[in-house]
Amino acid sequence: MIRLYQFNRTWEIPNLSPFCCKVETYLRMADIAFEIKATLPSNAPKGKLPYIEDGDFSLGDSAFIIAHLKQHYQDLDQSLDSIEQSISVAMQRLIEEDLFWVALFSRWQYTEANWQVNKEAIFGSIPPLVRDLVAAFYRRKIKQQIYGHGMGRHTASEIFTRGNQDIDVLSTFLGNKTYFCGNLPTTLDASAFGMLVNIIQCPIESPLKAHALTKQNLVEFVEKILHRYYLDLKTA
Ligand SMILES: N[C@@H](CCC(=O)N[C@@H](CS)C(=O)NCC(=O)O)C(=O)O
Repeated sequence: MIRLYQFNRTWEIPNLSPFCCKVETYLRMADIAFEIKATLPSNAPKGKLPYIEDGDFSLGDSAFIIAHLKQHYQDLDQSLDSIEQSISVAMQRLIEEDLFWVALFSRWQYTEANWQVNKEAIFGSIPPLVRDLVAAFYRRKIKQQIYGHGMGRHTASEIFTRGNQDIDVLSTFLGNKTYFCGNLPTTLDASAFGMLVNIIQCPIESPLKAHALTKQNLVEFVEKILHRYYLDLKTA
C-alpha cells in the first residue's frame, strides 16, 4: 500500500502544506488505498514534503508523485483533451509557483501574530527552549527562500495585489462549474483545493484570505471537496 509522508494534521484541515494536501486529495479522489505517516521535511528524499513510498520505491514532489499515480493507478486527467491538459498545467503553475509564495509570505513573514500561529502549528510539539531555536532557524531559512524566489523583494501591498490577482483568476476560471475542468475531479482540483483550503480555512489572517473569502464560488468549492472527500477529517 502507498505510504504518504506529510506534516501532522492541524487547524482541522487535511494538511498545512498545500502540496501534501494536493497529493492526499488526489489519492482520495482516485480512490487509491494509502496510509499516512507524519514526518518532517528533513527526512524526505528531496528535503521537502510530501513524499511517498510505494513498495521499496520512494518519490518526492507532488507533481512527480501524481505522475506516478496516473501511470500505475488511476489517471484523473484522462478525459481532458490536449488544450484542457495544457490549461490544467498552467493553472497548477499559477497556484504552486506564484500563489504559494504569497501564502508562504503571509505565514512566515507578514505579521508577528501569523508567525506565532504558524510556529505553534509546526513546532508546537518540540520542548519550549529548543522550539524557539529551531523555529527561528527555519523562519530565517524560509524568509531567504521567499527572497530568493523574488516574491520577498516586493512590499506587502505588492505581494497581496499579486496574490489577489491569482485568486481572481481561479474564481473566474471556476465560474459556476462543479470542478475546475467540468463535471469530474482532476489533478487541478486537487492542487487548487490544497492551496485554497490553506488560505480560506486557516487561522492566518491577511488581505489574501480576506479577498479569497469574498469569492463565494471558491469558498463553496473548498466546502464541497471537504464534504465529498474528507468526511472523516474531524475524527481522524
Ligand atoms: N514542488 C514541491 C514543493 C513542496 C514544498 O515546498 N514543501 C514544503 C512544505 S509546503 C516543504 O517541505 N518545505 C520544507 C523546506 O523548504 O525546508 C511539491 O510539489 O511537492
